[in-house]
Amino acid sequence: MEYNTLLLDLKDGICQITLNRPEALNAMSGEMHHELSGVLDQIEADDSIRVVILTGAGRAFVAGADISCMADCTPEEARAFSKSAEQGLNAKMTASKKIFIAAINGFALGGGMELAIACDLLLASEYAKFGLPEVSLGILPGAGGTQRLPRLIGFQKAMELTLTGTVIKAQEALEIGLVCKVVPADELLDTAYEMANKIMKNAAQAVAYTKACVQQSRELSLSAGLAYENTMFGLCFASPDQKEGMSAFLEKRNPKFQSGF
Ligand code: CO8
Repeated sequence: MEYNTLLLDLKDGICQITLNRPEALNAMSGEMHHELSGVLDQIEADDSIRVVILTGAGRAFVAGADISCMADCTPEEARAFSKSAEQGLNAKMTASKKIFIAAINGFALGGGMELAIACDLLLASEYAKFGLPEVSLGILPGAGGTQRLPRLIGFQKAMELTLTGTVIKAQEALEIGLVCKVVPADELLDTAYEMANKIMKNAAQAVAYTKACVQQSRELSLSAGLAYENTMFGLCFASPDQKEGMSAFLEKRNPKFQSGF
C-alpha cells in the first residue's frame, strides 16, 4: 500500500516505518497522523511482524505536531487532537505486543519527542536533538509528554525540560537516560536492525510478556507490578517456547523457537 507521508519496509519480521515529510521536518500533520495510526493497527494485526523501527527522512525524526494544523484549534478541537495523538498513536505502541525501536536521526521535538518516548527503545544518532518546546508556543506537551517523561528520566529533569523548553543534544539525552545508545549517524539504522535482530532471536511470547511487565512498571505500584510479573512468569510456562528454550539449554544446542506469538 502507498502512503503520502510514510515509507514502509517489511522484511524478516521487522517493519521499518520512515516518517516522510522532510520538507516540513516530518511535522505530524493530520494526514501523517491518520496514516501512521492505520499502519499501527495493521502491524498489530500481523503476527509475522515482531519489531518495528520508527525513523525519519532527512534531518528530523519529527519536529512536533504540525503547528499550522493546530494554530486555529478551539479548546474542544485541541483536546480531541491531543487525545487522538496519545491514544491513536503513542498508547497503541506502548500497549502493543511488538517492540518499537525509535531510531532518532534528528530533531525529536514536541509531539515528535512524545512519539519517541512512547517507543520501547530509543536509539539516537549523534545529530539527534530532543525537546518539549510547547511552553514557547503557549501550550503544553499534550501527547503524553508530561506523564511519560518524568517516568522515564525522573521528576527534576522532566520539570527542567518541560518548563524551560530547552533542546538537548544526543549526548545529554544519553546521560539523563532518555536514550539507550548514541551512534554515528551513518550507523543508526544498522544499529537499530542489529538490536531488532537480537530481539527476534529470542522467544516471541517471552519478549512480548517482558515488554508488558516493564511497561507496567510505569503504571503500577511495586506490589501490583510484582504481582503482574508473577502472573506473566507463570504464563511463560504455558508456551512451547519455554519447553524448547530450556530443553535446548539442557541438551547443549541452540533453541528453535516458534516464529510467532
Ligand atoms: N510544524 C509545522 N512546520 C514545521 C514544524 C512544525 N512543528 N517544524 C518545522 N516546520 C517547517 C518549517 O516551517 C519550515 O517550513 P518552510 O520551509 O515552508 O518555511 C521547514 O519545516 C524547515 O524548518 P526551519 O526552516 O524552521 O528549519 P530550521 O533548521 O531553521 O529550524 C527547528 C529547525 C528548530 C526544528 C524549527 O523548525 C522549529 O523550531 N520547529 C518547531 C518545533 C516545535 O516547536 N515543535 C513543537 C510543536 S507543538 C507540538 O508538537 C505539540 C504536540 C501536542 C500533541 C499532539 C501531537 C501530535
